[in-house]
Amino acid sequence: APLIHREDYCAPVYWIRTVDLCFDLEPAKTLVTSKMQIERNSAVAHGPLRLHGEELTLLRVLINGESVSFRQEGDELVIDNAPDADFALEIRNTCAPEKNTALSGLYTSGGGFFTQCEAEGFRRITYFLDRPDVMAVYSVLLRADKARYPVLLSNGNLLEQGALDNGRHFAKWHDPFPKPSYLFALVAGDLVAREQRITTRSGKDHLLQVYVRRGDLEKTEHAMNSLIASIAWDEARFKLPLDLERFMIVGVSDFNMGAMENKGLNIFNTSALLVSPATATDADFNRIEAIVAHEYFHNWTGNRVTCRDWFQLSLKEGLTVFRDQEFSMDMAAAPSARAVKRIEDVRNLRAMQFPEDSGAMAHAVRPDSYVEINNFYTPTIYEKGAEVVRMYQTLVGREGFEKGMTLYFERHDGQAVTCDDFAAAINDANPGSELSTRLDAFKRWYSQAGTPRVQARGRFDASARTWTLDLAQANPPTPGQDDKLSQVIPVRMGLLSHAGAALPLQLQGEDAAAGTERVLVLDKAEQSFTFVGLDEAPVASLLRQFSAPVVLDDGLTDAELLVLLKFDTDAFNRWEASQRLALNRLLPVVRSGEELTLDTAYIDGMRAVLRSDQLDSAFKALALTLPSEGYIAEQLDVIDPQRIHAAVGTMQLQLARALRDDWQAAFEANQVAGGYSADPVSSGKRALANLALQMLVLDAVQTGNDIWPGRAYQRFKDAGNMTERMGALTALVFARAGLAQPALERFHALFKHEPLVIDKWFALQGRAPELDGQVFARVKQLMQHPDFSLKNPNRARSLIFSLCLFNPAAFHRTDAAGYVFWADRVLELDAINPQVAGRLARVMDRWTKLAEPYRSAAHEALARVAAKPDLSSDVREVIDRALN
Ligand code: DPP
Ligand code: ZN
Repeated sequence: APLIHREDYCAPVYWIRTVDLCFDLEPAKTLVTSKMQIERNSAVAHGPLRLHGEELTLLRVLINGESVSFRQEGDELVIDNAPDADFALEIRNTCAPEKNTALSGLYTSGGGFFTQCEAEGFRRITYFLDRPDVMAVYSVLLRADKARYPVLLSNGNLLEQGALDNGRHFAKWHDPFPKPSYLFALVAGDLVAREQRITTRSGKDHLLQVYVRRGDLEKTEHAMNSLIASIAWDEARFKLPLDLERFMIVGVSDFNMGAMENKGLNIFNTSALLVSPATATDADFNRIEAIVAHEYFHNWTGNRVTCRDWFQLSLKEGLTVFRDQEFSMDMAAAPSARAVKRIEDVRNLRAMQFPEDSGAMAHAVRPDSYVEINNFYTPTIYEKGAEVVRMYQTLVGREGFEKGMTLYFERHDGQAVTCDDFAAAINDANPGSELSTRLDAFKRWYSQAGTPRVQARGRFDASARTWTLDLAQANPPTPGQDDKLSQVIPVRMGLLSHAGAALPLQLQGEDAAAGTERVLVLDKAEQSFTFVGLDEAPVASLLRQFSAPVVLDDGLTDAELLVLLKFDTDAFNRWEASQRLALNRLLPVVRSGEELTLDTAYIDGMRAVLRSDQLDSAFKALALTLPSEGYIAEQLDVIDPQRIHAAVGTMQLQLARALRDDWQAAFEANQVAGGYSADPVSSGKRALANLALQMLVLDAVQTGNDIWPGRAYQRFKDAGNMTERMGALTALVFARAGLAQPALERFHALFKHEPLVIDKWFALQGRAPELDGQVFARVKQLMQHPDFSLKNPNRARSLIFSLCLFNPAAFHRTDAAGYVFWADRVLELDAINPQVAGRLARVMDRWTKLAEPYRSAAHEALARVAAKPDLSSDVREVIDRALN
């Protein structure tokens, strides 16, 4: 497959203005008739009409009702002599939904029909100009057996439905909004719906529906509530109303992504939709609220205004992630709960996006080229893209940002546009802002890959009573980008006295201090800021709220970090101090291979966090959770996964032991009584109780004490919700308690009819801390379990991704067996589902940084996969980039 370049974008030679689709749905062979109204694009030179089509059987092609000569060139249907004037094109073809294991296009799952068209799945349904800048008005007629498929859905409004001969029936749908083909959807199946009628602020009535399989209805209440809250939020915050009479969500258990924002007919992975207290954790409840919101928000940022081409993917994804993150923070409400959400988002960014930025697949938020667009639904496009949008808001202010959004929709509603158009709208709405003087430099966030490094050092001048902050930035080379230009980095900051007081901030040349927090804008390679009126060298709290996606080296000592941990008004930086203190203990021993011994300063600091009556439980749990092994690896030039694992294990154990009494007190103080609610306070308590229990069981197993494992097992059995049940089970499994095995068996027996819970069961075993190869051996054994299947993406991910992506010590083995396992699974999966295989292939992104013997063995495994001649373009691109 060829490399596609952003610079080669050309407007289409033809537009498709309307399309009438008719489906005769049969699993083995579905007949598709498509009637399109086509118009030549007078703005570009004449050329043949080239329609995309993959894995289709073509039956006929008519123009204005007459047959026409055409050619098939690879995956394109080419018509050389299309009329100059507007014309009607009719195409008839079949596709085979039942054989579609790639889950792209039209496929079957659990006896129903579903579609997934983003990015390029529509061409697997019928021949089309399958590109986002071709927007058409769709009418859809569905015909199917009534008994097997009583529910027939497509985008927009239902016009008509009725019976046909032979037990079949039909439904006719019309979507009034022009849309790109990637937003097309249809669903046919035996489904039931939770329904809710709402009246929005503007006084319009809407019907909301969540369709699932019979038996899952009770698990849709939270999704419905989240949808209603999302609608209200978008209207209140951005004045963006629901524009459809009917808004539907459908759950499906075979799905490549989390969910898909098809116009008026969102399709969701059941793992991103269904929750109940008994089957889902607090984290699941939060995640589902965020995903429902995300897909709903796409209705404006993505659907009403879409992307001109796939290089602009972050235009909709980065912006929509930003919107769902803001929504979740507003839902969390309390300042401390907002901070917890921000910490979780940053932790996720660092765990997923930073490694991407320093690996073989590093790419800009707006990439310059790709082979397979499916490989670019990445943390960079999504999460880093969201950080870029957040920086706009930081630079122009919250109101300025809202004005910018309003201008963006005024200018571009109904259009397919670019990241530059978005930047222009935000900027033009905010003349004279911090952004307007440096817009071009700011836009380097779109074009330059890599995570900038910011160095900060302070100089105190006692006689002048000034403190000067010297900032410097550098962005390390990434593939294809050796030299980078300076980026625009907003540094939200404050200064503290050593006693913890927030100091007034007055820059040299200013008349008076302006508060105790401000945003400095770093846009040069080196820049200094001098603060006046200071009696002592302050402790700098920089990059508050994580105001830019950079790596900060602030040179703070442990003593200064402890001041921040205790006194910073910025909760994010308090948490950051806890993580830095942990890293300062872990990194030296990982580098030297020496034994780790925790010092009292650290232990006392952590004890103070645990005992604090000001901090809330959710924050405590985050501060006392050690950095992940992946994040530690990120800090090192040469990675030895086994050494990292050993150091973290030792530190965990010492922390468990040193704070035993406090863990016990925390466990007892954080019990939640009464009915289940996933609110921030209750879920924070459960998070801390679960962490405390994990520490207590860990310590007990090491000292041969049975009390805590016994209590954990009891809690596991009696738990009234999945968060506590899973917490207790995790504590037993992670500590390798004797009761872990019976608990796992019991858990499986309890939930054998709940696929989403069985996914958790596999995942827990796949990410258990490795010891002597037992976890790896167990995963191989679980591959043979009757419940395991590679065909269902959730199941494949639960076991295999848990091991390969999230369990470095079980995966990176000196005998290379982990890599052999990986290569086998990539090849196996590639034959079934290239998108999922492509994601698994990404595990080796950073193989060149591994220590020996891992590095050579990883290379060998990569070479083995590369040698396979008929790899999908998904896997081929990832492997080629890893090897070059
Ligand atoms: N469904 C994916 C998302 O919402 C792709 N658009 O991010
Ligand atoms: Zn999205």
